[in-house]
Formats: sequence, structure tokens, C-alpha cells
Amino acid sequence: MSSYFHGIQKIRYEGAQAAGDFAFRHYNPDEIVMGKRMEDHLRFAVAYWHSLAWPGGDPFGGQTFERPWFGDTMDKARQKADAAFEMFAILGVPFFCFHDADVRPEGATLAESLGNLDEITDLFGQKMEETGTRLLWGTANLFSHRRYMSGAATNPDPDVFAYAAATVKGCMDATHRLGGQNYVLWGGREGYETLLNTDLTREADHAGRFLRMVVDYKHKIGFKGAILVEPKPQEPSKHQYDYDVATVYGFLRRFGLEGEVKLNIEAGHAILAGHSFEHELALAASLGLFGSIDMNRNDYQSGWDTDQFPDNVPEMARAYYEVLRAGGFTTGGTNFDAKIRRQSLDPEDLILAHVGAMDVCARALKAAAALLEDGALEAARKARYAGWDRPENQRILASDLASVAKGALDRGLNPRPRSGRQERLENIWNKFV
Ligand code: XLS
Ligand code: CA
Ligand code: CA
Repeated sequence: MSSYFHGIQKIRYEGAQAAGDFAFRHYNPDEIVMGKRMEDHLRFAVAYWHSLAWPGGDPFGGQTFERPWFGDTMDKARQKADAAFEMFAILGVPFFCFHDADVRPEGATLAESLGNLDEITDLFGQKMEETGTRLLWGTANLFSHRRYMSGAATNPDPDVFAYAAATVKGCMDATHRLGGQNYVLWGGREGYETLLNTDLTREADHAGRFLRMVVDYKHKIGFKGAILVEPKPQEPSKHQYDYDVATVYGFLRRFGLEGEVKLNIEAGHAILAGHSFEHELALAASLGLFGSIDMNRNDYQSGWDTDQFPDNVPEMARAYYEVLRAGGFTTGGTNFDAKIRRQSLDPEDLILAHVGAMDVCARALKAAAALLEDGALEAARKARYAGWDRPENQRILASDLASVAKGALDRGLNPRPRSGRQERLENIWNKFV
């Protein structure tokens, strides 16, 4: 097996004073944070599509990368898998994630495409056994091929719905066979460009029916992982149905799927939706939907889904604070849904992007854990609502509007506003990040 990353040794934790580029300064897998190994908190995964399959194109120009495994043959797919597992080992990441289209060439027929995936699944199985690398999640690419230009489950053509169902079944089988911890559905082109040609009601019903079939199939095959839906507000469609956490919650309730499905929340998608990453994480946790995260960042000036590697510790600390408050990951993890820039041509760029991002996440996790252990923020939050802990005030909630009104008049209430203390809390926050 030839090496793509030749000359790059396995990256090790060398501490903040490390001199070279190829070292972790903060990510120390065995370090205990809040009673758990750092590796088990963060559960890092490499995204196959960005790191192995993406050719470096943008709307103004095509491929900039020249990877020896580019090409639509099974031989190239195997060569790509060799490079992938070499990269996972150099980084020491416990997990990876993939779409079918990232790992196998498209066949001339549906059956051939599924067969190709089957073969690569066997190869992955062998490599995972040899290296100990695990699968965080698998998914189907239901958005790149032109057959999906008007959606997959929401396509007006029933044949496309059926084709997508066969594809998802194949990807769920592969994920199950590889012991995947989750199966993800991002609604690629489930949305619309114009209402003039769109039957919103029918499309939503079909999307609900499709997700129900996925959940039923999960139980049928005994897949123990979580089914995760990934919200995104727009791009590629002008309007995407799975807009944000709150929208997906409404969708799950509408089709009776709450309790069966959780969410994969991406930093860049939260920003596109006009939220912060931590807002989406906190809301998902509060609705019982928190599953996994796609870690990346958008460029704040461009307004696109730029999928860059995270570089901002204070921002990521806000995110991990919510992850820790939610009790941490169970089946989920931190998937780097991030791509290097198209000018970053060298094998070492791929490695260094992950090294830096893993260090940023480690620093953010440690800051978030220190804040939680310090307890000042949580104590202030609790104190702010303490009035509600008194039995006479709990009775307000159990009462009706007229009785509450009478009580307010009887007691001659004239509430005195209290400071929200935001700046004090921000100062506490900044002591730790
Ligand atoms: C695209 C999405 C996609 C999903 C998996 O914007 O982030 O990569 O994570 O299909
Ligand atoms: Ca994503
Ligand atoms: Ca994205």
C-alpha cells in the first residue's frame, strides 16, 4: 500500500510549548475532564466528503486538488479508502463519517451503485477492524445527482421517491453492518425554489412518510444507533423544509416521530438560520433532541455556508458549554464537516487543518468544563428563577387566569424589576476562555 501522507508521523500531544506544526498542544486524548477522557468527550470524526472526495471547486472554477485517487472506478475508491484510513491513523481520530457517493463510484444502474457500496463496506469493515477506527454515522447523498434536482422524498416524481428509498436502505444497511453509531438525514434538496410550482402540503406529507419508513426500517434490522435529522435553512434550495431546530421539532410532532429521531446540529447552518450555534444546541437539548454536532464555521462577511475549520475558542466554548449542560454526547460526536480552502493543495494542509481544529475544540471543552465546575454561572441562573421554587408561586402555575388575577389584586402586587446582570456574567465567562 503506497502512502499519500508519507513523512507525516502520527500526531501526538506535546503540550502548549510544542515547537513543530505536527503536534497537539491542547488535545490530549487521555486527559480527564469532568471525570471522562477528553477523547470520549469530543468523539472526533473526519468527514469523508470534504477531506477525501472534494475536488476544490467553487462556482467560478473546477478542480484545484490533484489527489491520486480521483476517478470513478472501484480501484480509485479503494485507493481513496487507503488514504482515508492513513489519515485517520495520523490524526488518531476515533471516528469517520461518509455518504455513499463519497466512497464508491456511481454505477450504470441502481443495483450496480448499491453493489459498489457493498464492496466498499466490506473493505471499510476490514480496515476498521485493523485500525480500531469506528463509524460515527453514515448517510446517503440524495442531492448531487441530477435525478434529485427537485428533491428526493419531496420530489414530484414518485420514481425518485422510490429510488431514494432504495438508496437510503442501502446506506442504512452499510451503516448497520459497520456498527455505525448514528444514521443521518440531511434534507439536501428537500425544499423549493418557487411556490408557483410547489405543493407544500403534499411534499411535507411525503417527507414525513419517508422518515417514518426510515424509522421502521431501523427497528426492523435492529439498528441500535440514533436516526438524526440535520437542519439547514437554505442552500442548495432557496427554502429548505428542515429550516432549524424549532422547525424540525414541529415537523417531528406533526408526523408523530418525536422520541424516534434526534438532531445533528451544524455550526454553519445555525448561523445561516440567523441563530447562534449555542442557541440551536440549547434548544435541541431542551426539546430532548440533542444528538450530534457538525463542527465548522462560516465566514461572517460572505454569508455563505463556507464550511471552514473552527478557529475561535471562545465561540466553540459556548457550544461545548451547552453540550456539557446537556450531559455530553451519547451516540453523537464532533464531526468536522469542514473543508480546507481550495488553495490548500498539499497533503499536510489536510492534516494541519484537523490538528488545529482538534486543539481549538479541546481548549473550548476545557474552558466550558472549568466554567461548569466553577458553578458561578449556573448558580446565578438558578438564583434568577428562585422565586418559582416557592410552593405559593408554584400554585400560580396550577391555577387559572381569573384566580391568578384575583390573587395579584388581593396581594396588591407591584413587582420591582431586578437586574439581569448580563455584564457580570460575561465577566465571569471571560475569566475562563
Ligand atoms: C451540507 C450538509 C451535509 C450533511 C450530510 O450542507 O452539511 O454535508 O452534513 O449530508
Ligand atoms: Ca453537515
Ligand atoms: Ca455546511
